[in-house]
Formats: sequence, structure tokens, C-alpha cells
Amino acid sequence: MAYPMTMTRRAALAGLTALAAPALIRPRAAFAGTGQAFIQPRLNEGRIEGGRRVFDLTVAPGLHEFRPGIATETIGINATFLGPILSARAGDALRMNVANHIGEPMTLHWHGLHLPAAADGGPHQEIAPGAVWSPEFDLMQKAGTFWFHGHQHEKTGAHVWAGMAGVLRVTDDEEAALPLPRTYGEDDFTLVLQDRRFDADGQMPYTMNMHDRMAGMQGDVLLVNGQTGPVLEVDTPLIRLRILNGANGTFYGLHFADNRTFHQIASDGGLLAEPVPMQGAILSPGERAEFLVDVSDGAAVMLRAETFGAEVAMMGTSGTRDVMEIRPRGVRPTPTLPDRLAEIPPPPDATGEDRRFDLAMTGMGMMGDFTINGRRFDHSRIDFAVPLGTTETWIWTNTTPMLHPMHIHDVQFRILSRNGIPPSAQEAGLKDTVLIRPQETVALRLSFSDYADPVLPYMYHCHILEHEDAGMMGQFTVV
Ligand SMILES: [Cu+2]
Repeated sequence: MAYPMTMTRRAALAGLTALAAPALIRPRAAFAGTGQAFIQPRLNEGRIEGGRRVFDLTVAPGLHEFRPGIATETIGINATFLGPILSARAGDALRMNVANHIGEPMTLHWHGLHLPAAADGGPHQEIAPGAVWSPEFDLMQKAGTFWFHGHQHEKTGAHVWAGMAGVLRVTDDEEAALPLPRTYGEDDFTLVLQDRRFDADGQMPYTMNMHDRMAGMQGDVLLVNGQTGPVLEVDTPLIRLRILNGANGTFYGLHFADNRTFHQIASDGGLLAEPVPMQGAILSPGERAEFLVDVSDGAAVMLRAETFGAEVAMMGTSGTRDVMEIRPRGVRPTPTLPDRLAEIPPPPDATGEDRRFDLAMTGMGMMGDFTINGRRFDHSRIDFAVPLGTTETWIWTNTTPMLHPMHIHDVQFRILSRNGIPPSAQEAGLKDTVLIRPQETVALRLSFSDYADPVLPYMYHCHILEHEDAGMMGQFTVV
């Protein structure tokens, strides 16, 4: 049954689906909702050793049952698919022991964290097969939902597709003082959304066709923490959903089947100024958001995602899929939401350079290159150096007909404008990944502090992993 799009969701998708064509991908009946109880990855608080919070992460091949009785070859982190939810407090001194058991070089990148370049886990921190990498750094974040994933040169797409990703949940005093749901597994749930294609043997080989090379890998099976169509039963009137778009190349337009209003309370880097009411929210690959959902009426409701790829302006969306059914066990009093969440000061004034980044596509797309300022990624080329202690303005212009979610390492930045218009409330907080639509110019303000390294760079890249692996990436040092 086609779901009638609300005006709000139409507005959210405006400009993306103007030239919509028929759906490309249809869900497979075999993967219709299983009705399994929702499972979220295990919460892992690490261990305290000499004043440091230490996490032991073993990255290894696995066999995961996406369907009962069918073992699919995967990569997992302390698990058969994906990794644990790491839990740490802002200000913690961390050590990550990352053991590579996958038999080929890999890296593990801490997405969204402000840290020294040597600890970043980008393509320059390669972990040899059999080796353990143990970066140490301070957790200099606000409370929020961060994540970690493979970032091996030209293998990011393949590694993440296989399951090399996990979530880092950061707490702090500011967030803890607010009347918000935060009890893991009771009223606070983490959802890693991804989609995958399975072959006749139940495997998910990373084989790209021409469309995948152009638009990024998309699948016809929507996964929530590796499950299909789970059911979440809850006992509280208000629940918090921390959602990561962990897909390689798919965008999710999240909404509820009954069109209910829900509230976004956090973006990539932490809490927003106040709860933002909405009936639909788009999450690009790499982005996170936290939502409050009022389920006090006791009615079961389906969380749904309109799914689409980078090429949506040309090809339309690939349809609407069920994500997870929420079943409250009883009617409860209507909850009250806090009026204010966090202090979000105006973006800092610029003290350094304005830099321009032109996103372009050469050739006719299918076999062409994606470039930034006319150049493909070169592992041995530093594109520019930023002076430590400066605040810069980065202006992105997208002349391709595709969506590109651009991610910048080391910083949580602020969005100044989209085509000259100030950002909406849900984009006015801390961000590390920003969607740049076709024909859009987006200005960001970024401060580079604390960590300098004359040699080791940070990355900036499209978070459609097939675009990144194809060279839509650059690197800068902070000096
Ligand atoms: Cu891209």
C-alpha cells in the first residue's frame, strides 16, 4: 500500500524528488518483517585501568543469521555483525585496543570525535593483519551519539558493508541534568540503520554494478542492528531513539505510519537548543539524530523509512519500508518534554581563511570520477594546512546532479547557510556530516583547536562510501 506523503515530508524532500521516476528497488518478500523482539548491541562500558577507560575491540570475520538457519559471512567487532555500543563520559581518557583479525589491512575511525590526527583511525593509521592498534586520547565531546567504522584506503565501502561499524554513546553532566529518557534498553534505544542485498545463498557479496559505482551501494533489505522488521515493546510513555544512518549509500526519510509528530533532540555532535517537532526527518549516510517519541496513547505504531540514493533527483526514491514496530504495553499519562536542552551559542567568528570546495563529476557519471576542486584523492598529497587555533569558513558547492553528504574529521562544525538561507532548527547544532544537494552552496564554520601535527592529516570526504573510495576525498593538516 502506498503511503500518503504528508505535506511536511513533501517539504523535507522538496528538490530531491522533483523528477521522480518509478521505484528502482522493491523489498523482497522473504525479508518481510520477522517480528523478532528488537535487539540492540550490548552496552560496553570498558574497564578502568590506570585512570583510563579502556575498550578492547576485536575485529574478525563472523557468521551472522540475518534469516534463521542461514549463515551469512560478515565482519563483526566483538560480535558476528557490527559492534557493541561503547559508553563513555565526556572528559574520559580513553584507550582503544583494536585487534585486526580479518586477515587484511584495516583501520578503525572514530567518527565525530575531536582528537589527535595520529589517533583518528583514518587511512594513515593502518592496522596490519594480526596487529593491535592502541590509540589513547581524551573524549572531548558533548553528550551524544557517535560511531566508529572501517576507513581503509579504497576498502571503506567493502569493510562497512560486511559489518565493520559500531556506536559510541557519550554522556555528560549537562545532558544528565535534563528530564530525558536515558535508561539503556528501557526507554533509550540505539538503531543502526543499513540496507543490504543478499544473493541466492544468503550471502551479501560486495560486488558493484555500474549503478552502484555511480550512486553508492544500496540494498533491498532494510536492517536495524542487523535485524529485519523487529518489534520493540515498551513500558514508558516517552522513548528516545538514537538513530545512526550506517548505510553505504542510502538516505532514509524517517516517519511514522500514523504520521504522528515526534521531536528531534540531538544532531551529530550532541543536543539541540530545544526539542524540534517534526513529522519526518532525513538522515544521510554517516549522520546521527536522537528523537523523542510519545507512545503514551498505547497504540502500536510503525517507524518507516522512505529510502533513496544519491541519484534521487534523477531516479526518484526506491520506496517506503517498515523499519520497526513500536508496541507500548499500556496507556500512560502524557509526558512533558523539556523546553530547553542545551546552550547553542552563535557560530564563532571567523579568524582564518575562507576555503571553497567544488564537488564535481567528470565523464557521464557511470564510469566517471567524483572530484573535489577537480582532484581525486591522493594518499600522498596533503591538500592544505590549517593554522592551529583558527576558525575558518568552508564553502561547498555541488555541481553534480547527486546528493553528497560531506564529512569532516576532527571537528564538530556549524552550518552557516544553505544557498544563503540560515539552517533549520535541526541543523543549527553541532554537525560533522552535512548533506549538500545538487546546485546547493553550503557554508560551514569550523574551529581547529588543541591538536596539531605537521605530517599526519585529517580527511574530508563524501560519506557515500563508494564515492569516498572512488576518490571524493581530500586531506588537511592542522599545524
Ligand atoms: Cu558523494
